Amino acid sequence: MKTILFTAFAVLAASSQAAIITQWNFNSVTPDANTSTGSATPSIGAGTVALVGGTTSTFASGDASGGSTDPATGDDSAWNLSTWAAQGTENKLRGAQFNVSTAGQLNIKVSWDQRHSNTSSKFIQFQYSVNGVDFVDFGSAFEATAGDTWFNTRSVDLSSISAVNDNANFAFRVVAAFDPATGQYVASNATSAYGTTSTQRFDMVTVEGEPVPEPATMALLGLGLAAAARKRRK
Ligand SMILES: [Ca+2]
Ligand SMILES: [Ca+2]
Repeated sequence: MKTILFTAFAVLAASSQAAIITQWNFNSVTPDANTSTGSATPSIGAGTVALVGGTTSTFASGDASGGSTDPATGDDSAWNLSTWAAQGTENKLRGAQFNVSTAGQLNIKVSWDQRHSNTSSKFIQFQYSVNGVDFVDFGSAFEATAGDTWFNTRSVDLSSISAVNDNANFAFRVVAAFDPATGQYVASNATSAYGTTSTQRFDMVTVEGEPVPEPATMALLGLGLAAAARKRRK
């Protein structure tokens, strides 16, 4: 019984460890010493990316302007989005979308590195979807305090949203948002004017979760606890 109890706790302990479900580093699968080439296929796990609302994308350096957290050197690319909405239009309707199945996972957390160009929108909103179609804001907007700068390891903790767990349709967006105070886009660099050809660059987009305890694990734990209770009673 001691063995069963130990096994049950060991399995439960292992199952509560957060691990990466999917990660994008946007680097070329085969390094080619060219940061203008990269890959939108996840570097870990499975998932897809999409452009939202008419944005366009290229690959550009993940090292320049202070750099992202990507440890890669020499061929560190990032996903570089441009073609943003005209001033005063399409609030939170343009940006990047990421689809990642959270099947068998819970306590979902998302993190990413993002470089704002000088003329890019200072405010960025994170949104999530539990059906892959409808997106809702989560938390308040992220705010850049400078332009031409990487803001690394922006993160959101979705563990309070149970519908995000164990969901093949989970998706999230990072979209440009108006300054809540003015209802207009504001440039990330205080001395610049917002521009539609500005860029928002993404790197190390990461989704983490913990495995949902399997029924077998729970049964084993129950058996172990029952055994322990019996032992205590003796
Ligand atoms: Ca490359
Ligand atoms: Ca990279």
